[in-house]
Parts: sequence; structure tokens; C-alpha cells
Amino acid sequence: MQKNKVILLNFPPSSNFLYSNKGAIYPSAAVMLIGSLLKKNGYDIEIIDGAYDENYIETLKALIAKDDILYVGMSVMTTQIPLALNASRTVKKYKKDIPVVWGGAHPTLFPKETLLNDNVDIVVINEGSFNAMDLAGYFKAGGNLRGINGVGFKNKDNEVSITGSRDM
Ligand code: B12
Repeated sequence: MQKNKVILLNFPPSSNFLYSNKGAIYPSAAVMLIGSLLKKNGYDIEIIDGAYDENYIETLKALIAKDDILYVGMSVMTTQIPLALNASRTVKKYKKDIPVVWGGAHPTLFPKETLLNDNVDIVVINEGSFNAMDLAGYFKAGGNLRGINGVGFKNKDNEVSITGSRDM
């Protein structure tokens, strides 16, 4: 099957979030922006909004059961680390070959530390919409991650590389 889908995840603001408040949380601008851009460029998109969908881990499991996924991208603030790690572990437990990409405030601030976790493959630093596109192209057609500015990744020996900053 030709892979063409990107799953994008937004999380509740923190682990102690009460779903009775879910109407008070705005959808993630980052996830909507990136999803729109990818969709406009021909990719299939699934957005999982964990701030709205209480069973978002089950939703994620159902989506990754198919073989059409280029990568799972997550928008992560520091308060959301336990939630994002749980989702990343879920991907790796059931489909370890699906790349897990973190973007947003936390991996932008702590790219190397984020990559130390075995369940995170790639981080996107700062502005991320074009990186999201470039990564979709990379996972679809191959190429060289070093050619994409504003990302961090690990080689086979688990050594972290951070590419140059991206022109805005
Ligand atoms: C607007 C805003 C909000 C709004 C709306 C957020 C939303 N749901 O869209 C409101 C008021 C709701 C809000 C609330 C909170 N916020 Co706020 N917010 C911001 C602010 C000012 C701008 C974020 C934004 O929308 N930017 C526009 C979008 C398009 O860009 P972006 O989010 O930066 O994402 C870009 C990249 O990071 C990257 N990217 C992001 N995700 C992904 C994912 C992938 C896969 C890829 C490839 C790339 C990628 O690409 C995007 C496009 O370039 C930032 C500060 C700032 N100046 O950045 C703080 C900020 C993100 N918020 C922060 C915090 C802490 C919160 C709260 C937890 C506060 C609280 N205690 O309740 C809540 C949580 C809300 C939630 N998401 O559930 C912190 C996060 C700090 C950290 N270390 O993680 C920030 C950085 C402010 C700060 N300096 O402290 N926030």
C-alpha cells in the first residue's frame, strides 16, 4: 500500500485535565495549520484532538492499525509531556516502524533532551509547517534528513543531530 497519511495529535493541556471542561479548550492552531497545508498538498490527514476526544489513545491505536501512515506528528508543550510520551509509546508498542515526530514549544526548547527518549524519532524546532511537509516528502519518497533545516534526529548509534535553523 502506498503510504500517504499523516496523523496529527493535540493533547489536553495537562495530565489532570477534566473532560467536563473540554468546551473551554481551543483547537490547536498548529495542528490545524499543518494539517491544512499537508492536505492542500495532497496528503491524507487525520487530526486527533485529545482535548476533546477522551478516548484518543484508542482512536490512535485504530488509525495506526492500517498500513498507510507516513508519520505521527504531535504538538507538545512541556505540561503535556506525560501525555505525549504515552501516545508515542503507544505508536512504538503497536507499530514500531511508524516515525514519531514532535513539534511545538517543548521540543523547540529542549530538542536534544526530547530525542533522548526512545519513543521520539524526530523533533521539529521553531516554525514547523514547512518541516511537516518536508518530512512527509522524506517519508514518502526518501532523501536526506540533513537536507531539512530545523529538525533533530538520531542516527543508528543513537547520536543526536540538529540541522541548521530554518529561514523564516
Ligand atoms: C495562542 C497561545 C495559546 C492559546 C491557544 C493555543 C491553541 N490551542 O492553539 C491559549 C490561550 C488557549 C493557550 C493556552 C495554553 N498555553 Co499557550 N500559547 C499561545 C502562544 C501565545 C501562541 C501559540 C500559537 O498558537 N502559535 C501559532 C501556531 C500556528 O504556532 P505554534 O503553536 O508555535 O506551532 C508552530 C511550531 O511550534 C510547529 N509545531 C507545533 N506543533 C507541531 C507539531 C508537528 C508534528 C510539527 C511538525 C510542527 C509543530 O509548527 C507550528 C507552525 O510553525 C504561545 C507563545 C508563543 N508566542 O508561541 C503560548 C504557549 C505555547 N502556551 C503555553 C502554555 C503553557 C499554555 C497553557 C498550558 C497555559 C495553562 N497553564 O493553561 C494552555 C494550554 C492550552 C492547550 N493547548 O490545551 C506555553 C508553552 C510552554 C512550554 N514550555 O511548553 C507557551 C510557549 C507560552 C509561554 N511562553 O509560556 N495558549
